[in-house]
Amino acid sequence: MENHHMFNKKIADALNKQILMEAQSSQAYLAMGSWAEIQPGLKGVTAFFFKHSDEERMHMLKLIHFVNERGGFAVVPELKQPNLTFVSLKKAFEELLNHELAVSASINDLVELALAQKDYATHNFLQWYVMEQMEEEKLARECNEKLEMIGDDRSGLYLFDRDIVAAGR
Ligand code: OFO
Repeated sequence: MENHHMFNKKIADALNKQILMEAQSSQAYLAMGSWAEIQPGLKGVTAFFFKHSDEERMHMLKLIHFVNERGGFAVVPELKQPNLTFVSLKKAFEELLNHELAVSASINDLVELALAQKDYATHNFLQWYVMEQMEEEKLARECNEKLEMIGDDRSGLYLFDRDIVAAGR
């Protein structure tokens, strides 16, 4: 590529950090899915976590292609082992919400950096992530609110597990 060295280094580094974050999200939700799969009565939740993990991988891939197409080099990162077990479903969803909030903050920082560096292509590219984070935060908040209400009520959990399949878009 001719413009190999022209891609803004600060932007490239920040996007590579975002690639790591999306990969870690994917890994964290994969672990949640594996945990949920061995719990009784969580078929819907299990499917939700695995699907969410796939989506995060897709977010990562989009970033990888963008960085490479702009003449940077997307670095496939090493991953930390995520939390494997959860005291309750509520705890898993709390972790999911916190994770999404951290990702949103990181995307917002990236948007700010893109503007500061006058990199309008990256700024434009990031708008999709801004919208996506809004959706994901909303969904994660709703799940936490519902689980808060449900507490230890078994029939409530049954309905939660049944309904989350539809909630997962
Ligand atoms: Fe990649 O959007 Fe969630 O984390």
